[in-house]
Formats: sequence, C-alpha cells, structure tokens
Amino acid sequence: MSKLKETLLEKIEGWRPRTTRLLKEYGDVKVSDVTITQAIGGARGVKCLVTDISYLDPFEGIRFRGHTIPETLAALPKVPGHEMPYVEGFLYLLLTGDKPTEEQTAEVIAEFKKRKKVPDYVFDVIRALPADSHPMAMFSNAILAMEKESIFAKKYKEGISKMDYWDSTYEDALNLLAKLPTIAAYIYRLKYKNGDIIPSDPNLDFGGDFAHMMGIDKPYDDVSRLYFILHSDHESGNVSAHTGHLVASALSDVYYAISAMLGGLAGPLHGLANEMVLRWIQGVMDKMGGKTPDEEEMKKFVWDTLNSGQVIPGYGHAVLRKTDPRYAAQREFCLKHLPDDPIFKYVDILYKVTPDILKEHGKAKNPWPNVDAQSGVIQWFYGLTEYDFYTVLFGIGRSLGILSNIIWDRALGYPIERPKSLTTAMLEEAAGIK
Ligand code: HAX
Repeated sequence: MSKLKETLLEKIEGWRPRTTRLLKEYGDVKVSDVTITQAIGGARGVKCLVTDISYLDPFEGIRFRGHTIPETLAALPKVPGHEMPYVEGFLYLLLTGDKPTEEQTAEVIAEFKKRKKVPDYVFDVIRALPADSHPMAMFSNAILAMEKESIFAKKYKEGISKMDYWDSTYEDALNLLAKLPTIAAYIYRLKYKNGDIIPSDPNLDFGGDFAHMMGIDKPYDDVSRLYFILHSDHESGNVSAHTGHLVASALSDVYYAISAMLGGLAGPLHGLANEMVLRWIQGVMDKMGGKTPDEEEMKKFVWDTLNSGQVIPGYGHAVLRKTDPRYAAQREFCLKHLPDDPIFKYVDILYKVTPDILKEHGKAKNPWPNVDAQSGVIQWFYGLTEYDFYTVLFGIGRSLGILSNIIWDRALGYPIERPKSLTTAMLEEAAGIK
C-alpha cells in the first residue's frame, strides 16, 4: 500500500467516529431552515452538505483544508526552479489535510506516472465525435468511455463491505486523475493543431507534462499548476462539485461522476464563464478597433450588455460577497508577468468600472469579480487563444477536489442524496395563501 493510502486510511479511521457520533447522538440538532425563496431559488444558503476538503467564507473566500490560497501556495513543495507547487503535493493536502513533505509529494508523482497511460480506445472515441463538438463534450465523452476500467464497479459486483468502498474508489480516482492531462491535451492538439499530437513525457510532473503535451513553453507549466490548484475545489454546493457528489452518491463510479460534473461545469453561469469573458472582451476589442477603451467607454459597453438583458460574465457569485481571492491570485500573477498585455488592461479597466455599475444596476448581490474574470487573459497571453478550451482546464482542476470529496464520501458512508420536493400549492398553503 502506498504511504498516501496508508495515511488516508489512518485519517479515515480517526474521522469515522466523529461522523457516527454526530449522527447517533446529535442527529436532531438543526443547522438550517428553508424559506420559500430558497426552495424556489436553487437552495441558495441552505446548509445541507458536509465536506472537510474546503470551506468558502463569503467575505474571506476559499480555504483548502483550512489554508487560504497564499498559505496553500507557500506551504507546498515547489518544482525546483519554479514559482508554483506540484499539483501532486496539493492533492496530498486535499486528501489528508496534511502539508506533504518533499518525499510524500514525490510518492504521489510516482503514483501518477504509473497510472497515466491512456487506453487507445479513448482517442478513437474522441476522434469519432464531430470535429466541431465543444471540447467539454469531447472531454466528458472520453472520461465516460473509460467507465469499464472502474475497479470500484468490478469490486461492487463481486460484493464488498461498505467499509471498503473508499479503497477501490481511491484507486479509480488516482487512475482517472493521472490520465486527465493527456486526454485534455489530446483534444486540444486534435481540434486546434491539426492533430499534431505531442506524446507524454514520462519524466514530467502533472503540470509540467500537461504544458509539454499542449506544446506551450515555460512558464506555462507553472501557469497550469497554478490554474489547476486554484480551480480544484470551492466547497460542495457549486454545480460541478454538487453534481459529482450527487452522481457518486448512487454508488455510480467516478468515471460516471466526473463525466457528469463536466456537463454542469460547461454551463455559462458556471465554468464556461471563463470562455464568455474572453468572448465578451474580444467583442469590445473589435468594436474599439484594437484600441484600449478609457473608463467612460468601458462603462458604456458594460451598460449596453446589462441593458440588453445579459449578464456580465466573470462578475457575481452565489456565495462570495467580495473579490474572489482566486481572481486576486491571478491578478497578482498578471501584474508580475504580463502587466502591459492589452487584454489584461481591458480586464483591469473592467475591474475599475464594473462593481459600481452592478451596484447601481441593483440586481447582483455580489458586484465583485469571480475567478473567471481573470483566468482567460493569462491563457491567452501564453498562446492558448482558443477560448472554447478554457473550461477543459477548469475541469482538470475541479476533478482534484471532486475526487477527493468522493473518496471521503465513501469512507464516511454518506448515503444516496435525495432531498424532498414540494408542489406550488403546498408552498401557497405554507404561506397562508388561499
Ligand atoms: N451581471 C448581470 N446580472 C447579474 C450578474 C452579472 N454578473 N450576477 C448576478 N446578476 C443578476 C442575476 O442574473 C439575477 O437576476 P434576476 O433577478 O433577473 O434573475 C440577480 O442579479 C440576482 O442574482 P444573484 O443572487 O446575485 O446571483 P446568483 O446567485 O443567482 O447567481 C451567478 C450567481 C454567478 C450565476 C451570477 O452572478 C452570474 O450569472 N454571473 C455571471 C456569470 C459568471 O461569471 N459565472 C461564474 C461564477 C463563478 C463560477 O461558478 N465559476 O465557475
């Protein structure tokens, strides 16, 4: 058994009594009430999910296993000669809650290297799809095609104890994660680079090999590491995380769960917003004939979008009530590496004018930018200008968090998810309306 798995088993055995005790002795304690607004309004703010992998405070932003983004980036072992930490070490932190040593990180890197070969039939499936399929549809199909590899599904058919569900789920999760960079880069090169595929380099880490297979030079390896870490987890209620959890709660294996969560991530109100931001900015650039707008000109573009009944992509959030620290981390990266980039200048002017406009507009509860407002500009700067692909990058990162959660869901025996519905007439009755 790998050291990571041994440590995880120890943590799981230590954690199980806490969940059991809460259920047995305190199961009736109330943690949330539900109003009609929440029942109709997408369960916003209803506290009915449990995760220890990350927590999202509306004003502070995300903490991964208790650590803010700057703390996380500072605490993890770095790739020698690079600014950013190994994604593999970050996965160790998500899974165990412990900051990994160099040695523990190296072990996860070795685990991924063992597991990263993608079966040939996956590439056949991708190539069989229409060439103009969205890359997210290709990514989701490719993952679903691998369902037959699931060790959990096989063991479940053979008959295993509930206490052991997490073990084969862990194997599935690592097998799948290790393959995601190769599958994603294959889609990119097939779709946008005439099928000129760059094979994986067995010596490189997760982020390094991804950049290599994409065919993009340094520091794109560090950009990828940062991107995957920032997009990994945002507690459990967002559409992608919730979908992954929901599907897996039926004991569907992780191939089904990750393929499904990508469908949710592909929506323009969620992960597709990074593509929409670049689309929106390109539209403004075309209208400006390439010139950078001043603040007054930019205000007009923002108002035009709002007045035509559309949202400003990259702004607003269901939970956050301040600038997303994932936006701030990427802005810091931009200020250091691409301060004079024309698209960054657009993003910066947008940041200056949009919050006040959204406040005046009076609808959005959070007028501040989210992660997606800043992520595309970095990709574009390093040559990834095919913005249809941006959400695939998000999907790789988000898989780290969702798979960590699914392993723990299984370890703690969380049941199949099944909230209760009401009819409109029942709501009217509850409201005292005749
Ligand atoms: N521009 C214009 N209007 C906005 C807005 C924005 N950026 N954000 C919210 N609103 C509007 C909503 O559409 C809603 O209008 P109606 O009352 O007419 O339905 C109203 O303000 C209240 O919405 P809210 O309660 O503030 O926000 P929600 O929790 O319902 O939705 C969203 C949160 C992120 C979906 C929303 O802010 C939005 O559509 N933003 C733009 C798209 C975007 O950036 N999505 C990515 C979010 C981060 C993420 O998940 N990344 O993956």
